[in-house]
Amino acid sequence: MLNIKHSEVSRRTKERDCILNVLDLLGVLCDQRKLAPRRRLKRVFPNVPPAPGMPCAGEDRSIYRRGARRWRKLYRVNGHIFQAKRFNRRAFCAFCQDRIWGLGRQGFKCIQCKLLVHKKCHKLVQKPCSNEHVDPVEVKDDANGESTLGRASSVRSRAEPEPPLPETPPAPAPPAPVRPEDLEPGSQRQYSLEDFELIRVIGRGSYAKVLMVELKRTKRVYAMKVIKKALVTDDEDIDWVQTEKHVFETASNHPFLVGLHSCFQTPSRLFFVIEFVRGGDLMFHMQRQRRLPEEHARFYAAEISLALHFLHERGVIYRDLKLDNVLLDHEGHIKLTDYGMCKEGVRPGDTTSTFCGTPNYIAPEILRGEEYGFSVDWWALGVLTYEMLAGRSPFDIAQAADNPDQNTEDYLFQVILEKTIRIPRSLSVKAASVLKGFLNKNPVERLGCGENGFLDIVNHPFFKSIEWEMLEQKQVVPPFKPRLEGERDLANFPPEFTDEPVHLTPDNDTVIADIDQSEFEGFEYVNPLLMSLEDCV
Ligand code: ISQ
Repeated sequence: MLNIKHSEVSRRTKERDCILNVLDLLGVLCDQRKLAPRRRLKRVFPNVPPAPGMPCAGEDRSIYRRGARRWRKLYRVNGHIFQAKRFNRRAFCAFCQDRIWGLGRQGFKCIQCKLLVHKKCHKLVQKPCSNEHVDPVEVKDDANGESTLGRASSVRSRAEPEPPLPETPPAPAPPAPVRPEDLEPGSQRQYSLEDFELIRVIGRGSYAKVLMVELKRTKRVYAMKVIKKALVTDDEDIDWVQTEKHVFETASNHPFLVGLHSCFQTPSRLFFVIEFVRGGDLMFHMQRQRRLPEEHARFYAAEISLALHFLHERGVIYRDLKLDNVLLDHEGHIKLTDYGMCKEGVRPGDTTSTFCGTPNYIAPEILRGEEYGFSVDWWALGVLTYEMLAGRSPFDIAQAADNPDQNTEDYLFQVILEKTIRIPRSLSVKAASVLKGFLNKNPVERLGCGENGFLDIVNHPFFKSIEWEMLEQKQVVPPFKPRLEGERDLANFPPEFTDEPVHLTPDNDTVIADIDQSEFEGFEYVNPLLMSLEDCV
């Protein structure tokens, strides 16, 4: 998913392909290694960089700053490393020679030699993998000749059953371009790339680039998230695009969630046109401030709580709360962005089990492979509030970034699971209490997860001064107003993005020929609410 992070762009781009061996993780859980003694404290936000775009002196490029991922399940048989795939084009099973078809992940593809087989046939494949040397990924066999790279998928099938196979294979069809004459009278206008002027790059993640754009007709400014279809290759990717769109639609009704203006596509790309939030993200501000006064952290934590509660009430677990995803508007109110990690359709008491998130923010119950619910968002809020108040991650181990043994996900997960969190003595009793409440490793006892749910947060002494109803109506003046000289000032966005040339590479016909356009049918969308606002211009 989209993870825009300042000085970590290239690393994050690579992360998409990075896979965690869940058996290694299990090894971590069983590992009784003692954590290294704490030496010098190393800050995650070591103040102002020497020049714009440069890393700060001693900037931590460590494990604590890795982006969000979903871990994928891989199956190893006879040297092959199979991954579940959806096939829309003609595909035949290399074992039984029959056609592979149907909805859902009907077949397996070896990520090394590209061999295709039915799911039901994969364990029977005798032909060894012809390409074992390629891209070594750590996968261990389990007793069934099956191994997982991510609990996520292994339990995902329990939590999210695949749709039944249809009688006939789905026929691939190119998306019908929407022409004005096809629209019902009175129906909304569709947008296209020509309607927008691309102004600047403001962010970049593994899958997407975010631009500041102007809608030519109204001269209004928007953020535009651009995703290359060629990168949205398997069904997990397609799932997140759909989830992101659904949650955007829900989010458009809340003051602390970024809303969607419209969606459209070209043969090579998907475009989300999003409300533009000018004040930059909390990571950007934390990198300049070291740590925040309690009053500021309280305000942000309270507004974030309202946004999370709104999503939870609508059955959505956000699952990717982190400083990078908390934007500040021009007045200093927060807005959460990036809904690609969300889980939809969760009713009270429901659980899910996908192993996903951003390592530093992943809740212990996810690491333990347990079923989980909304509790994981309150844990992440604990991590984020700690970061605001202490200026470092609660799991930051001195020297970890320099020590290869400690600068690993395994080590970080071990710390999250086992280490007692130390609260800086400089914090007030109430702040320490709220942090301990959110960072309870037992989700049942965690603040926000008891019988009273959100009310326990509202009534926590740390939030005593918050007037929740006023806050939700944006009637409370934010503690910090981002410095902005005009509507299009990009001073709060990292120069390594804003200095990038803003252009989209021309379409490549060979790449496009390989894209199954039927996957993206129905992506177009126009938010009627924002449209009517626009018409007021
Ligand atoms: C809206 N405004 C500014 C930055 C953004 C980044 C990602 C998504 C939406 C955004």
